[in-house]
Amino acid sequence: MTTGFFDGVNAATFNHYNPDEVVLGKRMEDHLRFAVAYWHSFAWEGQDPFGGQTFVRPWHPQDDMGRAKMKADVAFEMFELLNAPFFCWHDADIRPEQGNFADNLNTLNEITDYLGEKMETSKTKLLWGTANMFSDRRWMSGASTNPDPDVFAFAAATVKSCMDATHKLGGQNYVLWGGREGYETLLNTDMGQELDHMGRFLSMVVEYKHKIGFEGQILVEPKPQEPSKHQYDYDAATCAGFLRKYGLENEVKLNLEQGHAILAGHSFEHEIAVAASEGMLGSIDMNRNDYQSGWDTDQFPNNVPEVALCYYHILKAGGLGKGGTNFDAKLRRQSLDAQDLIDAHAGGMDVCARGLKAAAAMIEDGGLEDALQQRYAGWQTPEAKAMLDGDLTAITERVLAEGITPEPRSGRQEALENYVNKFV
Ligand code: XUL
Ligand code: CO
Repeated sequence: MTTGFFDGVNAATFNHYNPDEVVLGKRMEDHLRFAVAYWHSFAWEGQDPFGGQTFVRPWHPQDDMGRAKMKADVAFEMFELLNAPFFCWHDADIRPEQGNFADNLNTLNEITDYLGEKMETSKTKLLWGTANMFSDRRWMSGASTNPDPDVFAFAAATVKSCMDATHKLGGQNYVLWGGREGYETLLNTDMGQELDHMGRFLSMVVEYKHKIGFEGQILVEPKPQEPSKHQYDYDAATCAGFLRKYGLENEVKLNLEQGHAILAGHSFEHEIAVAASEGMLGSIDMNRNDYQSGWDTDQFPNNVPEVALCYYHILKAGGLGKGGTNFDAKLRRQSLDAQDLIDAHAGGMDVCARGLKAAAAMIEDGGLEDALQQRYAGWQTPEAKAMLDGDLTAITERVLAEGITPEPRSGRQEALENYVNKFV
């Protein structure tokens, strides 16, 4: 028996995504590892900063365990219509907020047992779990960075419960996004103390992961602002510095999001390249922002050239590993129909598939890599390599002795852009 929510709705059809098609020696499904985000598709009710609920669903209002279970039934019906290999959740998406930790824990355990039963007969696995420590008013001044130690304690207990639930469901990653870990005004903020608390909190997460034998990755998700004026996990480079400062660089990786990169003034491939160069590429949240409105609109991706460059850097870095492509994307609030949920995801999956295929073709052709090798070829000479083991005096002597005078060379950007254009 089904919920009936998807009655009359067509299953996803694809023009480019074919899970079994082999790309660079690997099935497309195993490259892309698509995940549905529970929050956008099932928990969000269509509000924006100026307007209330637009979606009216049979599992609304979301304040009751019976309806939480109906929501789970609908979610798994959708995963099947999409042939989705993974999903992701926050605790607050899957169980109603109870107002105290003991009841939140009980309802989380109950609903994750229910999800576990559903997963037994479904192909859809858990890519990651996370705690929503930004929506409820208790988090308004932060979670681990809150000036109130009681909030730190509530956050620690909440994260423990969500790590336990993720572990129970065989989750492959655990994510921390610090939506309120930052500040509204420096006038009331001790940044150094807050960062030390955040560092210690993350170390406790890593210690607990090892204690319970969780083999998934711990990921932090950069975002520069929104909802806070400033967030400490500003971008990939800021996170890398933070992780090194607290000795977590070998324990924690990054979950990078397209829209967050744009808010930070970067391209998505920039964030991926930074993470890859630090050995910290963990997973991606795929979406896009509206380039005109300038805020985090979490739209489904539809720009193949952008997505192609993102997967180019992912393929170059060796792929997504235990990570995946989570659609941290929501419908427009006027897209009311159940069919819209299917069409949005199917379209996003097709865009990513086209991007992956273009990226793979560029890797196979090798044109970008050849150009890169040529550009840095000078560093293959023994004299150039010796410089890096030398010192300023030795280098100066060589510059004088050999009369070294650099001859500027073209970066050939337009030719490279033309090259990329052949594939996308
Ligand atoms: C918010 C965002 C979150 C995280 C998980 O912008 O991206 O949904 O992905 O908390
Ligand atoms: Co995200």
